[in-house]
Amino acid sequence: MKKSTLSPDSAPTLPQNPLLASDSSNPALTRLLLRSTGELADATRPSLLANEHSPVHWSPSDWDGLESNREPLFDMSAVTAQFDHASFLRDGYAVLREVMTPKTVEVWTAALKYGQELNDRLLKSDWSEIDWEVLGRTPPTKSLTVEEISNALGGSQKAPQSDDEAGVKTLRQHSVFAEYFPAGHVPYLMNVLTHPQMLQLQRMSLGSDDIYFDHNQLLTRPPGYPGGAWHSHKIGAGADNCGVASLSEYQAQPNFNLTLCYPQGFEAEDDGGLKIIRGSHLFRDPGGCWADTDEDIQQEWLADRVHPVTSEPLQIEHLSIPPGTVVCCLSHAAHAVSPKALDRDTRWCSLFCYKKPSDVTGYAQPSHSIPPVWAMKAHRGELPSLLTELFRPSYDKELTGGRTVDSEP
Ligand SMILES: O=C(O)CCC(=O)C(=O)O
Ligand SMILES: [Fe+2]
Repeated sequence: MKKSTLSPDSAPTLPQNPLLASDSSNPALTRLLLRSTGELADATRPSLLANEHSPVHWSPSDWDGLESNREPLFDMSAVTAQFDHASFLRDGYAVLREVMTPKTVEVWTAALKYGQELNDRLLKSDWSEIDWEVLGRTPPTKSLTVEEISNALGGSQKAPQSDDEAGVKTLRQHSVFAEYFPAGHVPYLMNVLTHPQMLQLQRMSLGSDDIYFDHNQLLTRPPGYPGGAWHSHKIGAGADNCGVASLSEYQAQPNFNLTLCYPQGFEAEDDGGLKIIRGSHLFRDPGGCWADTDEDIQQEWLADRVHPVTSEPLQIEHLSIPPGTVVCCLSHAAHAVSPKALDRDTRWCSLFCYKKPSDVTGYAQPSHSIPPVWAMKAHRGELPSLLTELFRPSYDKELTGGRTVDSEP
């Protein structure tokens, strides 16, 4: 058995993308692949999360209903008036102000609040009622502390998961935590994931007819949120930490578009807003381009760097955006999040990340986090054909060129 499949207590754990793996000696994986998706779906929705509308339990008529009841997400004339592909590729991000319809703003905000409520419900509940065996591991012997739980309530990415001792990583992988793949919990967010206007935006941004879904999260920043450090995200495929790219070389990569959707917007200061550095993506330097504070990134990574195309000095921009705004961001672009003052309201955000294949090899990167039950449903032909295609990098070894996890070259 490979070391990477062992948890600290030596119980076998599931590979990140079970259908891309070929670790036939992992009994947890073998058992998973013999299960029905119904049984696995039930284990991902313990009774404490009672939610009769979870898309993970949808029947064919629910999927038909999704198509027949669709309403516009965006004012597409506002999107096309603001989006320019050449500027996006050069700057690494695009801000599409107030493109959501008024109804979208209202319903999307409610969807994010509901997703957060489900996430908090899991944090507050007794995890001994979870069927750990079906999720592919032995029941954890440790629990989160009262302090860890209270620190995680009402926000995102806060439950400790440097290891899986308390089971957080397992609950994340299977999207039992609604913050990871909330589209599997909240019907409106599944509508967004599959919406023709969202897919049109992805084709425009990525400059590719072939697009795939990568991952989806709630990014909720409550009052008192301390801020998020500077970072950028790897894409793998040998395209990280490998020097500056020309625009045409950049476009050919298997890029990821982090689509950050803020139905309520945010202010520039102390409001949990996004900060970003125009042109930083072209350096393709996730290994070097990180810092805790604005001052640190200014003095270290930014010092003496200029935009490779425009020769402008690189600088931090503190965005300030009205409700109904979407920010598209190439995943190599340096970004960070401002703190949220105690007297401000929670900042709501949906992240939908899509990607394109490499123009050079035709391969798409494996999924970051499509939950196993969704990969298995897609692979077994249990989903609408559109979703089956969007989820293909979670199960098609030919498309991923034999890679099994996102970080491999
Ligand atoms: O919260 C945000 O606006 C962005 C968060 C982020 O950068 C991330 O989760 O990687
Ligand atoms: Fe990020």
